[in-house]
Amino acid sequence: MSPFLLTRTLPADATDAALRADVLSGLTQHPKTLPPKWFYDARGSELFEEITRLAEYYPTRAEREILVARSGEIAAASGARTLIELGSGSSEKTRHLLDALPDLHTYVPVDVSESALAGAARALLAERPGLSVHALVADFTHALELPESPGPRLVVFLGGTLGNLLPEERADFLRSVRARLAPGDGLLLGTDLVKDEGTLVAAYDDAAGVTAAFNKNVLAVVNRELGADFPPGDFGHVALWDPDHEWIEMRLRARRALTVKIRELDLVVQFEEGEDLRTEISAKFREESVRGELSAAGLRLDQWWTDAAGRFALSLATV
Ligand code: AVJ
Repeated sequence: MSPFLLTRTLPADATDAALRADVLSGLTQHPKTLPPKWFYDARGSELFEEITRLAEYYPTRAEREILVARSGEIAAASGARTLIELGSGSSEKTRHLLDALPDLHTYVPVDVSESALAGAARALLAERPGLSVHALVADFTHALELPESPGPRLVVFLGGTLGNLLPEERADFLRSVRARLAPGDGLLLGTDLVKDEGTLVAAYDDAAGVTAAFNKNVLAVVNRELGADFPPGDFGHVALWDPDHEWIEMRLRARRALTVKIRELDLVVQFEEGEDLRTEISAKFREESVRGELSAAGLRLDQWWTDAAGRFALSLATV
């Protein structure tokens, strides 16, 4: 079998159709909202990489600390021969796991970005010529057809991206992952943890304004892809902690009453002065809440590891 396969499960126009549907639905409901997946065009992906290096943005460093310390235990517990990484991006985090899995046969990176997948796969194959890489261009929150590969399998979903999903979306997602696991398979899940509001808000509203630029970039995506005329300068970046839902919310707040035309949708949207467009939630978890959500999906939390400061956690769950 060729060491590198790439399967596109997204039709070529899927992204465009999904963006149109999300913008039409999100901007005609109240409060207005857009899904965070649209942050990640080339510019948004660059800004996110910059965010991961910010002093205030601790999750990436905290998760890397756990992976460095625990990859041996994770590998021993899972014995995975196939590693499936959802939202793999650059696969930088995964190297620690790949290096710790001596019997690994197949790596299945899954991402909506074909360019990120191809780049990461080429780099990995250069380092591990014996590895079989089957990249999937797919949206892991939708139906996911995994390729045949030797078990046991370890599905890996890192970064805390689970927190971008609303509770009911998380339940659906975890159930869909469970449906693809056989006895002996596992799920390795990264979750950011509840902590003091000041630390959380600073991580999403850094002093240098990189997160503000990342947030506003979604307006540039809609402007470019759908012929809209959002004035980014008339929106302010807002990051707030919602203590009831225990999630960070990022919003773009209209500085004045304004009208936005979205040509491709033949849509005109009014913003009142001070009106918010919600662009992301980033839910924060506790061990017991993760145990409960996994259990509701038919998964058992076997291992819970945090960084030394207890900021972030990796969970290993089995069916
Ligand atoms: C990549 C979704 C995990 O929610 O912390 C970073 C995205 N948003 N700064 C997160 C993000 C603002 C990040 N995830």
